[in-house]
Order: sequence, then C-alpha cells, then structure tokens
Amino acid sequence: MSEINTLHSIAGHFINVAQIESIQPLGNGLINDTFKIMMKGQEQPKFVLQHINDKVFTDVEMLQHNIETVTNHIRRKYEANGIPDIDRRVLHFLKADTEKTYVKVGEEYWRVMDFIADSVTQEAVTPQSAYDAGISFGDFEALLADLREPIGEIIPNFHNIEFRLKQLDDAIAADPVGRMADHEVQDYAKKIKDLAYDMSLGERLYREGKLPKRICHCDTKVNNMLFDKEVKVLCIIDLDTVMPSFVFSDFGDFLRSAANTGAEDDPDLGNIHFNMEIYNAFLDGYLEGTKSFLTPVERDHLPYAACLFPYMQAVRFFADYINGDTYYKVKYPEHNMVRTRAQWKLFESCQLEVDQLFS
Ligand code: GN1
Ligand code: MG
Repeated sequence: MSEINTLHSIAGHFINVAQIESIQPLGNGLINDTFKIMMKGQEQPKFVLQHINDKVFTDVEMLQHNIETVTNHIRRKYEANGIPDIDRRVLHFLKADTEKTYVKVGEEYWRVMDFIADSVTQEAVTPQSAYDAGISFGDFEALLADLREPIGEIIPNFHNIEFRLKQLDDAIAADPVGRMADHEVQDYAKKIKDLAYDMSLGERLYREGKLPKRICHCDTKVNNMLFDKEVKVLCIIDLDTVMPSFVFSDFGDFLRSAANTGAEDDPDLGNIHFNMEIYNAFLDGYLEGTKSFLTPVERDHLPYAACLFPYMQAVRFFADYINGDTYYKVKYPEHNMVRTRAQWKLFESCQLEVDQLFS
C-alpha cells in the first residue's frame, strides 16, 4: 500500500475517508510525525493526524489518559467561567472505532485531533507575545493546580538534570559509534561536567523539601502555542509531556526558544544570544499568571531555571550525538553536535545576562 493510502486508511478509524481531500505533513516536532487533513470543499485543515513515537512514549494508554484528563479538566473550567470560543482554546481528541483516542495499526500508534481553525504557529516572539505567553503558561499551571485525578510521569525523570547527566556519562562510557575520539567532543564533555553540581541545584532543593512538583506542560517551546490572527495566544498544544515537574520546566524551556535570537540548531553561533527584553516580558506575565500559587523559593530561582534549560538541552542533544542519534530526528549526521554547540552558546549567554539577577 502506498504511504498516502496507508494514512487514509489510518484516518478512517476516526473519520469518514470519503470526505478526505488530502493528508500533508505539518510542523517540525522532533519526536512524533504530524499531518494535517484537508476535507473536500474546505479551505483550512479540519483534523491533525499524528503518529505517536512509542519508543519515547512507551505507555500510550497512560499518555492518552493524561492528555484526556488535562483537556477535560481545562474544558470544564472554561465552561464554568463562561470563556468564549472554547473549541479553539483547548485541544480535542477524536474517539476511534475502538472507543479510545488512539488506534494501533500494525506496530504503530496513531491519534487524531481537531485542527484549531484560524490559528498559526510562530517561531519567534515579541515582548508583547512573550508577556501573553507568560500569562498563558502560568494560567495553564493554575488551571491544573486543583486536578484530583493523578497524572502519570509519562517519561520518568524527564527534566531531572542529575538523571540526564548520568545518561550522558553512560553514553560517554559506552561510546557506541566512536564519537568520543574527537577533541571538540571531549572538550564539551568536560565543560558540561565542570558545571554539573551547580546546575543540579533544583534536585537538591527538592530533596531538602524546599521545592514542590506541580503539573507542568514540560515542552513550552514557542512553537507549542497557537496564536490567532492578531498574534494573541489561542491554545497550548503538544500535551504529551504534561506531568509533575518543577515550575522551572515551563519557565526555562519557554525562554530556551523564545529568548534565543538564533535557531535551536543554528550553525552560526554569532546569531545566538539570550534576549533579556524577552526574559523580562515573559517573567512579568508568568508572575502574573502564577501569583495564586508560586512560592518564594520557586520565584527566586527563575533566573536559575532560565540557565538550566539550555544546559539540560545541550546535555540531551550531546548524549544523543554520542549515542549515534537514536532519539531526536536529525537532518544530517552532525546535526546533534550542531544543536549541542548552539544550546551551549545560549547557556553561556544566558549565564552572562542573568548573572546580575543571581547576586
Ligand atoms: C522534543 O517533540 P518536540 O520537538 O516538541 C523534546 C523536548 C525537547 C525538544 C527540543 C518528548 O520536543 O523535550 O526540548 O524536542 N520532547 C521529548 O527541541 O523529548
Ligand atoms: Mg512540539
């Protein structure tokens, strides 16, 4: 069967295939494969079809349980508060003919959600949209603060920097594709290790009982928000990683993409700089959105969180490079090394910029 026929027949578990006009790739996520579904006679896509990467999300039942719990909770609150246009503000997953929100076809897992009408993604933000994003992600955490139904830790230790550093150590020790022979690679390994203790501060605060875990989004990249035509935040998407974490996850990971003047994988390090105007705007919005629950310890460590996420992402890209590119999609052989350099440059710039805030 051709790929197109395969996609059509998979979509057929959720929707009427006779009405499908086309199915085309959508977005640039590094984990799942995403497609937009156009229906006959309509100008905008109507649905999003997604192949779930079950090597990363090994418990698909838990994954969909988490997402349904979170979206239902947010939807109910929006309804209770009389928020307009709810279908464009919270994701909705379709039930398949199996009565679940996913199907298993062969060895692959698939799901379908509604496409949010008149929405766009952005790769960059302005101070105004960063402020709005701060409120939105703060609100997202606030909306989930009273969720009683448990949300599973879908990827255990996902943002645990001590665990990520241990994975890097294991990769270096195994060196399965011989990439440790290179001097630059050895230099990065040393630079990362030298800061490991300082950057693990969050995990120590947690063990000391000073830092809580809350339900967080855990992948707050700029391109995981949908904006309307007026560039107002409409909807938070990509809910796969919603799980208990430190609020540092949502604060730091947003700035990792939003405050970077270059691209996540920019080969030209001269483009990369940590933009404090975006930092300050996002901080203002985030403090506003989280004022009902944020503790002083959480608030005081937000500058640390801003540095932690480029550091952690450098560790993760670097470990994947040494492991021979088994986790992130790559477009060329050195891609994960290019990403490592770019994230490290951002980390250094962030340290310089927020240093004054530490003292
Ligand atoms: C992955 O799937 P995507 O591209 O939204 C990753 C994030 C990383 C990000 C780096 C489950 O997110 O943690 O920060 O790539 N998601 C997972 O761009 O590992
Ligand atoms: Mg994404």
